Amino acid sequence: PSWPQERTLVAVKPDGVQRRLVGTVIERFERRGFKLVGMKMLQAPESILAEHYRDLQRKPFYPALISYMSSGPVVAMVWEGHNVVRISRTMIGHTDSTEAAPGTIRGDFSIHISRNIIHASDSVEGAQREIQLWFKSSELLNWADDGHPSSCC
Ligand code: DGI
Repeated sequence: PSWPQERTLVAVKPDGVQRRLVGTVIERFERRGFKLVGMKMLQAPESILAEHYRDLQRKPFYPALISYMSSGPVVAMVWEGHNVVRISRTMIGHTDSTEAAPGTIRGDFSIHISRNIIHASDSVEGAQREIQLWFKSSELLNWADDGHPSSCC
């Protein structure tokens, strides 16, 4: 497209990876219509997690949060598309699984705030900060939709 597209950071957290939900998450974002422009599996280093959750450093649950996020690999992704930040937040559901509506990722797969499967940036500015934190610019790919049925023949 000729217009600049919004991007967001989505991460399947260690519990989501352990529960084999990576494919489900990717499928939901693809089916909604978003475009995957970056993806990697990694054991998140504490330096990234500390910066990622810097606003929560004084919360009582912060040490447990960092330990949970370090407990296994995460799958970090960058998704692109119209209003992707706000729509992704709607798709993942409320932070607290108790409040997460059925049909949302957390509402369908999680019962506790401390094991809530997935992260998605909560603002456009936050998304820019988080994408730069988790990805080098060379790891983000601009690719044409030529192979999509709607762009061919
Ligand atoms: O952007 P979110 O992940 O929806 O929410 P957030 O940025 O406010 O919090 C980041 C993560 O920290 C959240 O996904 C789970 C954890 N967290 C937030 N509030 C609580 C919490 N964990 C516990 N145990 N208790 C909380 O009150």
